[in-house]
Amino acid sequence: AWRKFSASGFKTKEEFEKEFVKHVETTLARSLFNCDELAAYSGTALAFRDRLVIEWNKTQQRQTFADQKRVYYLSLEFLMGRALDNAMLNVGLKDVAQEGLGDLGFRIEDVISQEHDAALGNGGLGRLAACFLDSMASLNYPAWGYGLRYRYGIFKQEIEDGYQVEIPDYWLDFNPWEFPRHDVTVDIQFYGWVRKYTDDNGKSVSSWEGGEIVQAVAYDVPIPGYRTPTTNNLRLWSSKAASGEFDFSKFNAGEYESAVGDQQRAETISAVLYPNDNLDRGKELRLKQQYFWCAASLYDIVRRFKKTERAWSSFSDQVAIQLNDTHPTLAIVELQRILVDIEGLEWEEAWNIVTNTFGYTNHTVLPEALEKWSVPLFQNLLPRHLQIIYDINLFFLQSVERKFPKDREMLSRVSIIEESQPQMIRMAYLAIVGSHKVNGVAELHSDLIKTTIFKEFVKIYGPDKFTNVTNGITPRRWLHQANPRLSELIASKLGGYDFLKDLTLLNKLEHFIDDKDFKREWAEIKYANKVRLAQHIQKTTSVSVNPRALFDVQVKRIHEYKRQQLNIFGVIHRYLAIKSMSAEERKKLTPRVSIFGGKAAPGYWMAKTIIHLINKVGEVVNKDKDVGDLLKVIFLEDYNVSKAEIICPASDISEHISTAGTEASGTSNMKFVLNGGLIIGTCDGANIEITRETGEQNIFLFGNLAEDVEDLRHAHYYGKHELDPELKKVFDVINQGMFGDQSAFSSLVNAIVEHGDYYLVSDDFRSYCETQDLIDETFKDQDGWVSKCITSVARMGFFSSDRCIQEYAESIWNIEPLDVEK
Ligand code: 26W
Repeated sequence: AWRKFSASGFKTKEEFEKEFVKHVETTLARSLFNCDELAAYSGTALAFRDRLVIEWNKTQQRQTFADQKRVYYLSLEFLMGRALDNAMLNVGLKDVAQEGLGDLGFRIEDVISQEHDAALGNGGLGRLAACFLDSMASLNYPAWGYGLRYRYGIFKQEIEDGYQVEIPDYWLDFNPWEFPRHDVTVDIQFYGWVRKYTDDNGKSVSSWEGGEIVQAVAYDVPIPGYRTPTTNNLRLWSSKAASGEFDFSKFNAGEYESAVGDQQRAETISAVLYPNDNLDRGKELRLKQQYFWCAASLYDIVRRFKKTERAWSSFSDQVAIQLNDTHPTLAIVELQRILVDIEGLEWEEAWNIVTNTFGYTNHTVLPEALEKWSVPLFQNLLPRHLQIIYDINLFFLQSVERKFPKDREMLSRVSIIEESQPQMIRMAYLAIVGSHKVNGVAELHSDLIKTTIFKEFVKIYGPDKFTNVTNGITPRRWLHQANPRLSELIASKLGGYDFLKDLTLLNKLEHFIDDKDFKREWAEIKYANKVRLAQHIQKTTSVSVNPRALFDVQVKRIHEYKRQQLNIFGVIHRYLAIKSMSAEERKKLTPRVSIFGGKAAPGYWMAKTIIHLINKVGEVVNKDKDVGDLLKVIFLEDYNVSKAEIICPASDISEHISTAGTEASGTSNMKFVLNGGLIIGTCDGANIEITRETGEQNIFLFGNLAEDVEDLRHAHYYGKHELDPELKKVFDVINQGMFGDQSAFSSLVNAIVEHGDYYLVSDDFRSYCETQDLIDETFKDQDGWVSKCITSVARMGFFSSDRCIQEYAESIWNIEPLDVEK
C-alpha cells in the first residue's frame, strides 16, 4: 500500500537498471566497460537517492502544510553508518536492486560494502541519535535532526605491534546522501563586546557587537522511514569564511597567507569530531563548535516559526527541542537572547517560552564527563551569553532562596556557577534549569541521577520534572538489515514482517519453542553468521578460529568503567587453567573465542594500555599449540557501525560488565540479544530491564550492586580489601613477562593493586570467572541454549527505539504523528 505514495521512481528490475546505467554513464561520466564495484555502488546509491528525494520533498511540503508541532533533535553526534542498504530496505526495493545488479554482474553485498561509514559520532550517544531518526521517520513524526557536518569523522583505528594508531577519517570524497544548501546560510558571531543602551521607549537593551563572523552552510541528508510516506531531514552545518570576511584587501596586497589563514580558521570549526567519549576537556574550539551549531540551528528553527506569523506565546506549541546530553545547552541561552535582545520580549515571558520548549537527556553520571566551561574562556568567546547565564542563575537562585530560606549551603550546591578558581559554568545545571523535563536513559540510571548528581534539583522542582525513557534500538537496521536470514525465519513463523514495525509481536515466537525444525534452522543461522565473522577474522588478523567454539564478544569504546580489563584478566585466568589441565580435563572444556573491539580516545593512556594487553595476550595464546582451539583471543581493528552489523549476529555471549552504576544504559546489549545471543553482565544500565523482560534464567548476571559500590571503594581506600587470589596469579604472570615487557602493563595492574581499584575489578573477579564457568556448562546443552536464545528474542519487543520515541513524543514533546490517508 505504501508504494502508492511514490509519484515516480523505478519499481521494476528493468527500470532500476535503466536508472543505474544513466547515473554511471552521465552523472559519473564513466563507461559501463570500466564500471568497478565502487562505480556500481555510486550508480546504485544515486538511483536510490532519486527515489528518496521525491518522498523527501513531499514530506517537507506535507509537514509545512499540516503546520503542527515539530520536534528538533539537537545532537553533536549522529553515528549513521552506511545508508544504501537502509534506503533499499526502507523503500522496499532491495530485491529489485539485487536482481538488477546481478544482471549487470555484481553481487549486492560487495556493492553495499563499498560505502564509507558516516562515522560522525563516538559511541552510544551518537548511535542512539541515529536510531531515533530512523524511528521518528518510521512513525511519521514531523522531526528534524540538527548536527555538525564534520570533515573528519571518528578516526580509523589500526593496530601496529599491538598498539592503537589513529588515522584521519576523511569521508566526504563522494557522499551522495548529502545535499548542500548554499542558499541556506547563517552568519554566526564570536567574541566582540556588549553594548548597553536605552531605546526610544526608554527601555534598557543589550546588544552584542563586534567580533568575528563565520558562515554556517546547511547540508541536508534525507532520512527515510521504513515503509512509510515520511522522509525526514537531518540538517548538518558546515563552517566557512563569511563572504564579507574574506579579506580581499589583504589578498590584493599580496598577504595571501593571512587571507587564507582567516579562511582556514573558519573552516576549522566543523573540521573534526572530538574523539573523547565520556571525558570533558574544555577546549575553546569545542565550545566554538557548540555555539556555531546551536546558533545556526536556532536561527533556522526561529525563521521557520516566524513564517507562520504566530504570536511568540505559541512557540512551544509549535516547537519542541531535545538536547542530546549537555553539548547543545547553549541553545537555551541563545533562544533567550533572541527573544529578549532581538525580538524585545520581557525576560519572564521569554524564559517561559524557553523552558517550555526544551527537554534535556542525561547520558552519563561519570563526574569527568559532566561538562563545565571556564568563565574567562566563555566570557571572551560569548560575552553576552555569559551575562544571560548570570541572570538565569540569579533568578534561579532567588527562587531557591525563597523555597529554602534557611539553607544557605543549598545555593552554592545548585548554583550554575561553580565558585572555583577559575569559576566554572556547570552545563548540566543550566540544562536542568532551562528545560521542562530531564530524563535518564534506563531505569537505574534515571533513579541514580535523582538520588546523586541532581538530587538537590529534585528537592527544588519536585520529582515530576525528572523521568525515565529507557533507550531502544531500531529493529530495521539491527535485526532485518544486519541479520536478514534470522529476520526471514521470524517472518516465516509470524506470517510477515509486521514485527519490524511493532517489535512486541516477537512474543509470538514463544509458541515455537518446541518446534524442532524451527530450532534447527535458528541454530544454522547463528552458525552461518559465526562462519562469516570467522572469515572476517581470518582475513583481517590471519588467525583461524573454529566457528563451533563459543564466541564471546565485547565490542564498545575502551574505557576503564566498561572494564575490558576484567575481561582480559579473565581470559588470562582461563589460559592458566587450560595450561594446568590434563588431556582428559581439556576434552571436557568448551572451546572459546574471545573477541574484543573498540577505540580508545587518543589521549586516554589507560585505555590504550588495555588494547595493548589484549593484543599481547592474543599473540601468546593464539600461537600456543598446547591450547589450540580451546582458546583464541582476537582484537578486531576499527570497530564501527558496519562492523557491528557483522559482529552482533555472530555472538553466543556478549559482555556488558561495567562497574554497577556507571553505564547509563548501554545499547549494544539490546543488539546482541535481539540477534539471538545471550549476555554476561552486571546489574547496570539496561541490563536490569533486559533481565526483567527476558527472564533471570536467560541472562548471566554477576558482581556487586550499585548500592554497594561506595562501601567497597571505602574498603579499598582504608586498606580493608584483599586482592582476589586468582587475580593475583594473573598479575604474577603478567609481572613475570608472560606477555612481554611487564612494565608496559604496570599502570593497569597498579590501578588495582596500589590505587584503590576504583572500578572494583578485584571485587567482581571471582564472581565473573564463576559465571563464565557456568556459561561453559550451559553452552554444552545446545538445545537448551537455543531455547534460551529464542525465548529472549521473543521478549525483546520493549527495546525497540519506536517504543522509546513514542514515550518521548507523549511525555516530553507532546507531538502527534502526521499520518497520511491510506
Ligand atoms: C564532553 C565529552 C563527552 C562526550 C560524550 C561526554 C559525554 C559523552 C556521551 C554522553 C557519552 C555517551 O555516549 N554515553 C552513552 O550514551 C548511551 C546512549 O544513551 C548509553 O547507552 C551509554 O550507557 C552511555 O555511556
